[in-house]
Order: sequence, then C-alpha cells, then structure tokens
Amino acid sequence: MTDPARDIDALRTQFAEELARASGEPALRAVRDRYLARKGGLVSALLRGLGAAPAEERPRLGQLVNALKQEIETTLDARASEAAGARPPTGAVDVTLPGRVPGTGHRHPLTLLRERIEMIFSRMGFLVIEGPELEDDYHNFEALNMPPEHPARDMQDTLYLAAPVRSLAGSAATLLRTHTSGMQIRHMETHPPPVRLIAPGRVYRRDNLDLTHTPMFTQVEGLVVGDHVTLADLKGTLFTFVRELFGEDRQVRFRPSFFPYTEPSAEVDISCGACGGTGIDCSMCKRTGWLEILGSGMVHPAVFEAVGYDPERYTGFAFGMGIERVALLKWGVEDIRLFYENDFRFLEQFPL
Ligand code: 2NL
Repeated sequence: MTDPARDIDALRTQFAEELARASGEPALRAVRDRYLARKGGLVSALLRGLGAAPAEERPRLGQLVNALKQEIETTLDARASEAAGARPPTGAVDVTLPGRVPGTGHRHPLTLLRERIEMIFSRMGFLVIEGPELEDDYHNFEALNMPPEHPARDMQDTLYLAAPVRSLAGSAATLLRTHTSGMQIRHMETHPPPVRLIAPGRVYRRDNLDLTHTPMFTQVEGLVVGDHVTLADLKGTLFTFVRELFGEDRQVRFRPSFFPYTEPSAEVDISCGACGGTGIDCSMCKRTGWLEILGSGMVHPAVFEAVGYDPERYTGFAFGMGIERVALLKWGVEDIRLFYENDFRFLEQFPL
C-alpha cells in the first residue's frame, strides 16, 4: 500500500534533482512537459492516483498536490525568465561578431600609370607642370608654328567655345586644348633656359570613338631646352623611359615623321612584348615586331622665336604620348573604351 503524502514528497525531490540537471531553454521545456502536461504529466498522474485514497484524506492530499503544482510552476517560470535574460534581446547587435570589412578602392589604372610616368621622369630631374584644359589659339597653335589655315590644324581639330572665357592661365580661352604644349609655351615665356619638364593632362581632339581613339585622352608631353641639347639626349632619355616602364629587354627605334613644332621629327617604336619583336603570327604588333608609342623631335626654331628664346643659342627636344595608348601596349588591352566604362571587373586587373 503506497502512502500518497510520501509520493508527493518524493515527486518534489525528483523534480528538484531534474531541474538542477536541466540547463538551457529546451531542457527546461522538457522538464515542464514531464511534470505539468495535462495528459501524461507526473503531477496529473499523482492527482488521479488520489482516487484510491480514503475519502476523508482526499481534500488534504488534493491541497498538497496543488501546492506542489504551484511550486513547480513558479520555479520553472523563474528559471525560464533567467534563461531568457541571458539571451540578447531580439534585434540586438552581437558585438562579438567580426566586423564587416568594407571594400577598399584604389586609384584608376590610368592614374596609376600617369603617376608611374611622372615618377620615372622626376627621377631624371624633370619638373611636372599642370594647367587648364581651356586654352587660347595662340598657345595651342600659333606659338607652335601652326598659323591660322595651317593644314596641320586639321589633325588637331577640337571643340571651340561660343565666346571666349577667362581661363585659369589668365588669357581669353576659345578652345579645348589639343595637347598640353600650351603650358610648355607659358613656362618658356616666363622662365629662361635651362628647361626640363613634363606636362601631363587631359586633351581633346576631333576623333570618333573606336578601339584606339577617344575624343578626350590624357597626354604627357616633355620638353628639354638648354645649351648643347642634342638628338642623342632625346634618344637617351626615351630609351631610359621605355626600359624603366616596359623592362630592360625592350628595343627602341626612331622612324622619321613630321610635326610643325619639331624638326627633325621622329615616331618612336618599342619592340613588341607579345612576340619578343619577331612579329611571328603576332596580332598585337600586326606581324611587324614593333609598337608605336610616342612622337618626338628637336624643337623647331620658330617655337623658340615665339617664346623669346634665341634659336641661335639654344636647342631642345620635345615628345608627346597618350597615356591610354601606353596602357593598351603595356597591358595588352584591346579596347581603349574599357578604361572609361568603370567596370570593376576590368579596373581591378592592373598590377601597378
Ligand atoms: C603626341 C605627339 C608631340 C611635341 C609633342 C612639343 C612641344 C613644344 C615644342 C615642340 Cl612646346 N614640341 N611637343 C613634340 C612632338 C610630338 O606629341 O602627343 N602624340 C599623341
């Protein structure tokens, strides 16, 4: 014969032990189900068992079971809210998570290449000068031996302003510059020889878009003037530049050319990096073994006359290149327009 009062105490002890072992919300929920479930819960079973007790004992035993039920509920509720308190509230920030690293940008490949070119010439003692993109006819054309109606102006047609504007250089600008030469003219107007500088910047020409042309491109022009400056100095300077930028294994050749502002003039080619200069089956250099990289020459005496330098005393050399073109050759890019589309998949490929 069982003693209901003792069964109640036994269940209280059993509950205390199980509760002590239960940690975490799922375990607590399991304990609650085991003791308090309406169907099959241990407390309900105990209540039902009271039917077998003598009638006069039943009310007192019933009270004891209900008290135990209350006790279990209160204890479980207290433990449950303790467990909930240990958990961050909904929507809270977990400060222990590693941070989200924002993608770091980098300079545009054409900017990187421009800086690299500036560095190479700086180390050879060249000054870097910049100036406005709006220019007047005199500094863009006339001082460079291209008077009005000169046929060479055709190749450097540009956009003209409806009315002159005061440019940053202080003169009345009428056009978008076709080269940075205007800044070199300004420099010579205000500084006596010797001169050793490069002038990088955006220039504009009437060109239709294709694989190798944009109506705007970034030019780097160079100018050296002094006593006894010769074509050998031009060759030495450009050889050094090419080998610094492209590598020691590159060959350089000069081809006769024409510019109104230089005499003699030369186009400069470098040996093709794709075929090693052999030209064999090479699409990069169209089987010639050579890639045209820039234009150059000895400064025309008429330019010295225009800036007030004595052409009998001074000589000089000048050159000009498009950074975009150098970029196409250096990295084997087939379409110049890719540099202006700002697609990260393209821009992130340049290891400078
Ligand atoms: C080019 C070819 C060239 C020059 C630029 C120059 C400047 C002065 C005097 C004489 Cl102030 N010459 N510049 C000379 C030869 C070629 O540029 O940029 N092709 C894209």
